[in-house]
Amino acid sequence: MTRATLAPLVLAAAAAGCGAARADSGWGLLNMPEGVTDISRKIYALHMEIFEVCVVIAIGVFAAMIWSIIRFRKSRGAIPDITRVHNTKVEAIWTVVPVFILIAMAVPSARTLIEIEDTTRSELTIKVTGFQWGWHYDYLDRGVAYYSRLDRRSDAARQLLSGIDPYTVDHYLLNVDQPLVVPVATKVRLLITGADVIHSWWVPDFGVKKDAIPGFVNEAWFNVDAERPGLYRGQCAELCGRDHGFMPIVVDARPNPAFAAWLKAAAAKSRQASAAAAPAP
Ligand SMILES: [Cu+2]
Repeated sequence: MTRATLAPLVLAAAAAGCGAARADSGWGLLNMPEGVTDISRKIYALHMEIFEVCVVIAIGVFAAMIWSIIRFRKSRGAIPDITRVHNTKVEAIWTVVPVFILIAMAVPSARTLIEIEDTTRSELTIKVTGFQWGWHYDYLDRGVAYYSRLDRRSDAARQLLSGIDPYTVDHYLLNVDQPLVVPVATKVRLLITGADVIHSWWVPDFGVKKDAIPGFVNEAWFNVDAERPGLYRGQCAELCGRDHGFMPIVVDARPNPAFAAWLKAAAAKSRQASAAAAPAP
C-alpha cells in the first residue's frame, strides 16, 4: 500500500475513531465535540457563541451587498454618486460597532482562557513526555511511569504490504498498548514536555491541546465528569516527523476507587521490577 492510498485511510480511521467517542454522528461530526469536562463545554459554548456572531455579521454584510448590487445596477439606470466619497457619521459607526462586538467577544474568551491556564489546586500531577514516536507518562511522586505506544495490531497493519486490512483492526491507529489511566472527578495536572522534537498532546473530549516542547514544560489540566468514565482518544497534533500519524493517545478515565487500586498495583509492579534490576549487594 502506498503512502498516497494510506492517507485517506488514516483520515477515515481518524474520523471513525473521533465519531465513536461522541454521542452524535453525521452532521454533528462537522463540529467540535462538547467533551466530558467543564472546560471543554465552556470552550464549546464559546465557539458556538462566536460562530453565531459571525453568521449574523455574514448575513448582514452579504444581504447589504446583494441588495445594493441588484437595486443599484447600471441597467436600471443607476448613476454612481461621486460627490459623497466621505461620510464621517458612517465611518464612525463602522468603526465603533465592530469595537463593541470585539469587546463583547473578548470578555468571555479571556475569562475561559484564564480558567484553562489555572492549574492550582490540582490533585494529581502527571508528567507527559512526547518522543519519536509515542508518549511517556510519569505519575510524579507515585512511583509509576511507563511508555504508551501504538498498539501492536495497528502497528502490524500499517506496515508496507502487511496484507492486513486496516478496517479489520479495532480503532486503527487510535489505540495504544498502555493507556494513560486517570481518575474521574479529580483535577489532573499535566506537565507536558518533549524529548526530541515538538509534539502536541491533544485529547478533544478534554479540551486539551498543548505543545510538548524539548526544554520547556507546558501545563494543562482536566477534570473528567464523575458520571463519564471511559476511554477517550486523541492524537499528536504537531507534525513531528515520519511517524507523526502513529502516536495516538488513549486516556482511560476510571472511578476513583478503581483508579486507586490500579495505581497501587502499578506502583508495586514497578517496585518489583526495579528490585529485580538492582545489582545484588
Ligand atoms: Cu508527535
